[in-house]
Amino acid sequence: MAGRDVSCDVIRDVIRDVTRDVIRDVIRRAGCRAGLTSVQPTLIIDRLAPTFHQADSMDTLEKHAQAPDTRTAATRWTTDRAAALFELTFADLMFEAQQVHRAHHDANAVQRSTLLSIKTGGCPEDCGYCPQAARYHTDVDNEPMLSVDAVVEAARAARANGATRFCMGAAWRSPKQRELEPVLAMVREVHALGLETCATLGMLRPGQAEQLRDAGLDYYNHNLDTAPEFYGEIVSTRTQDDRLDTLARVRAAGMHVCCGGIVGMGETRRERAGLIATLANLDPYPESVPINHLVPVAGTPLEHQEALDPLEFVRTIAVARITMPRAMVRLSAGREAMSDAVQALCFLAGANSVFYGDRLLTTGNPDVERDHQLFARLGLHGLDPQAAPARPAGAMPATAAA
Ligand code: SAM
Ligand code: DTB
Ligand code: SF4
Repeated sequence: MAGRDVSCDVIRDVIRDVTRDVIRDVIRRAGCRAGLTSVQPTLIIDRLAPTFHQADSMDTLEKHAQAPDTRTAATRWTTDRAAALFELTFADLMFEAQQVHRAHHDANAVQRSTLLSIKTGGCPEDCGYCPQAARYHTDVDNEPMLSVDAVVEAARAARANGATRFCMGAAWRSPKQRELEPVLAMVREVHALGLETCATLGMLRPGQAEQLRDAGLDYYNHNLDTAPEFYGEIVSTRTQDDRLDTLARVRAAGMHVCCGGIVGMGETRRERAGLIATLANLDPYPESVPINHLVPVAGTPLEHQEALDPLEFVRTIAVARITMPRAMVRLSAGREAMSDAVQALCFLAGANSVFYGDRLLTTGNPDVERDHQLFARLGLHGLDPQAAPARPAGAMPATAAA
């Protein structure tokens, strides 16, 4: 249409039509699947929308799919439902995860975040996994906070290597105001480089989230780490409710939430399901979900913890993908010890983000060259910051939104 603009209304109508077609296709596939196995239908239907619970025909399902967006209440992911996903055969679980993944993301894209420890060691907390807790005798030395210039230099290098997000971590229980000031300057400068910004500084006091937001912070990382019932076995100096308070402050300030956990700390499969269900029930669920495999560090209480079966780690990624369809699921700590084949399975299971760069905070990560080779072998390409998914409007899978 030479000389005329396409109106927003037309674009919106086209988006609505395309979305409806995608939903129909998903439902058709779900229906086929329901006919093929005896266990899947409720899981698939539950995932599409809570209103589908009573649906008994494909017609009813299609009618619901065309209904207006009903995302008012969060879809509840009970531990039982998440545990049922873990119990699927590996092939069935991967198939489910792939379908959800492809309905919401480019399956060949991987988002890359680079981490930097801006204040290392000497933390007063007792997290049993952490080499930075002052009370454990690890090889980590306490270091003063990095200068703003040093942080900006590291951020420039990360950008040059292809990272799109830069995450600054500090070994604090909770930052004091005088400690936060230089972090605000770091955030401002990293933001000015055109990178997405993320920080993980411990628990935030009232008003601190707003200051970080105003400085240009896009994401705040604060993990739930493990299932509520296992949390006390791992950390005694704070409760998981304290973590939830900080997450609520981050949300209220309007920042994106990055929140996940660690697996392989001796928890049961049911507790892994409990962690994922708790994350998925946050309303809305986090935009970014780091799934860490414990890095057992000498001197920490978990140094001799036996490694988890790698396929169980892959399953955890798949369950996170299915229960939090629009989130970026990050294959996080533990990659250095993982074979390329296991990492490839994680991407197939729905991981679409990694920590990128040869260090995490104090431990190692695959070097950039190894990652380049892996991504090339898998045909994965980097994801632009602009291509990251929109904030989830609720814990409801996007497939239900017509
Ligand atoms: N002090 C802040 C806090 O605890 O939120 C920020 C830094 S803390 C190191 C960030 C996260 O790193 C933890 O929540 C945990 O999930 C992860 N982490 C720490 N040590 C780890 C380890 N040995 N293996 C895997 N993940 C670890
Ligand atoms: C997250 O979930 N994992 C990252 C990041 N958020 C801050 C940290 C992993 C730390 C692994 C241990 C270390 O390097 O000290
Ligand atoms: Fe401190 Fe965070 Fe490590 Fe816990 S995980 S000891 S709060 S740095």
